[in-house]
Amino acid sequence: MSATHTPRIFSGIQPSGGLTLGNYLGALKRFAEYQGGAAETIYCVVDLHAITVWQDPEALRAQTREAAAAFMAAGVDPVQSVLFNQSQVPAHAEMAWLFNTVARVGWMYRMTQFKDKAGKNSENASLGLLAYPALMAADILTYHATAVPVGEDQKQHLELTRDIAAKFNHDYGVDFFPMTNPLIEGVATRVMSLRDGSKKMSKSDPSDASRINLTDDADTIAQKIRKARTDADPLPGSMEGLQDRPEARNLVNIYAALSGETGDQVLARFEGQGFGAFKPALAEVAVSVLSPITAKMTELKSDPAEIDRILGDGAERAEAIARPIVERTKEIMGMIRSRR
Ligand code: AQP
Repeated sequence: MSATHTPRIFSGIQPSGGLTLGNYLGALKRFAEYQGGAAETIYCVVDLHAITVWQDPEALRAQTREAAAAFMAAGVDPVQSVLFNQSQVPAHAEMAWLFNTVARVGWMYRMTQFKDKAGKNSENASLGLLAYPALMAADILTYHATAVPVGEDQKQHLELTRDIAAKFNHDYGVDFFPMTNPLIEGVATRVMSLRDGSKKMSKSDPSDASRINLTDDADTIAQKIRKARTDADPLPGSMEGLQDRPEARNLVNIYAALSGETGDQVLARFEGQGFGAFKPALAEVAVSVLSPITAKMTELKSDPAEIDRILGDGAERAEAIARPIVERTKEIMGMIRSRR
């Protein structure tokens, strides 16, 4: 018999730099949209993940507050949702250790994100970077989350979360952890770099011109879009015509995600036109969507103590959900729980 789990959505973002348009369209925007539905929503600034690559402590603090401000500026309401930073809820790290004993080393070495981030010198990568997906499984399963909204790049990690849940349930003869569903939806599940249509837009890309940051002002956004790599051909009338034009496809997808249209609807208006016409229109729509968010982030960041209060409050609410699940997991694994 299969256990039924309360619908619960969990997702997180690393404070490993400033957040980008990719994080906004692939994740943040959608986090706000899931609020008020049938599922409880739990959102987390995953600082324990960020330190798998060295972070300057002062910068990490600032980036964590900035990420929290971005969640709220994008519409996450810290009363309606649970919003906190991961390291304030010890259940994540405890559960990650338990899952380190369930997950297999071979599974970790197969993760493309590990290969990308560790590069050629993988022997020198932190052990945490290799074990990252077990911590991610812990983040999700310590809340018995049933669905996780993410961008396309996290699909493989979510499959691994399901593998860990299934192996745990099998090894201990229980039906305790749910099979979490990835929610990868919309036209911008993989926003690409503005400099290279084969690479995803990323906050840790060494080139600032490759991304639009949520803190960029209107002039910077317009300039980055103007300099974005494209080709010399005019735009076709539908997305089919962009199959072999990754940079052009990316810009049209970004436009569509920002304006709430499909790529085909956007192209119906721009058919036959070149990027000289398309780029300023894209800059205009990007600025109109992003500037209120940037302004709200600036306002929220001016009161860091209030952000810290919100994160602390969210951590207490998160802990109340997570603690019994971690304790039960340890019990299932045979650990004595006699402490009062
Ligand atoms: N380019 C993207 N397009 C769509 N979604 C994206 N996400 C990230 N980049 C894009 C989604 O944002 C959420 C948070 O991601 P993360 O911060 O946990 O780490 P990441 O996926 O590794 O993102 P970055 O920006 O590339 O960070 P760094 O450079 O530190 O590795 C996830 O849901 C992700 O899918």
